[in-house]
Amino acid sequence: MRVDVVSIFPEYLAPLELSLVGKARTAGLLDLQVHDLRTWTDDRHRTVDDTPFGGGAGMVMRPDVWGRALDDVLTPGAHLIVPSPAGAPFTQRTAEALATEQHLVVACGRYEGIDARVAEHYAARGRVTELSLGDYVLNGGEVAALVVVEAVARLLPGVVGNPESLVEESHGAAGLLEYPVYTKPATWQGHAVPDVLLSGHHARIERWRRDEALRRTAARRPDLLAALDVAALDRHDRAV
Ligand code: 6GU
Repeated sequence: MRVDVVSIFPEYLAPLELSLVGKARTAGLLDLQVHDLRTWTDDRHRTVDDTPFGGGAGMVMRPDVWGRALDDVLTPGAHLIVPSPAGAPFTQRTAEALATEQHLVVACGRYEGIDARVAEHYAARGRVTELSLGDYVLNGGEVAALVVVEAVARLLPGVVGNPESLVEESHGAAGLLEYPVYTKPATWQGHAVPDVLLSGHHARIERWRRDEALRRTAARRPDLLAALDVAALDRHDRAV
């Protein structure tokens, strides 16, 4: 997969050199390039923003600068991602869909955002998705670009060593949060690991993990539980 990120703070994307995403890049599974938007400015001050039409606080990113950048970076069939607090929620389902793409371009806005004609213009020529991380306000799209690239990269074939670890985790197919996990020592600071996990009884362990996932989801994310297909719950689940 190819990913291009355009930002006025390219250094903000430095963590994408590290860890699993960094390894995916060196392994040739992910071709990631970060670009400085100011490369496409045409004045001595390398201006990327201007005051909003209609008045109001803050500055808006200029469509002409973004247009030159995106005309250079987009390829036919590329999917343009525009992080925005006004976007559609970014979820594991979104990450799964994006992981099937050949080319993603992430356009990181700052200030009050990018002139709305940019998304409109490219949506008429290809695919554009405005995505939000959640219901809070960040200073720009860079953190969202980090989140989207990491969430998508780990779904690419060969990136996560054991594909089994993608199956049971939170927000997986079961639609539940993940059960709690433990390792050695069996007792720490007076807290014992639940007995069932030391029992070696595989069926009981499975049942206990399912119950804990249900309990956690009910306590922390009742919205996820409400969205579950009732047919996906067994009789024991419904009793939990
Ligand atoms: Cl994607 N961008 C900004 N600026 N703020 C956000 C966000 C994105 N998602 C949540 N808040």
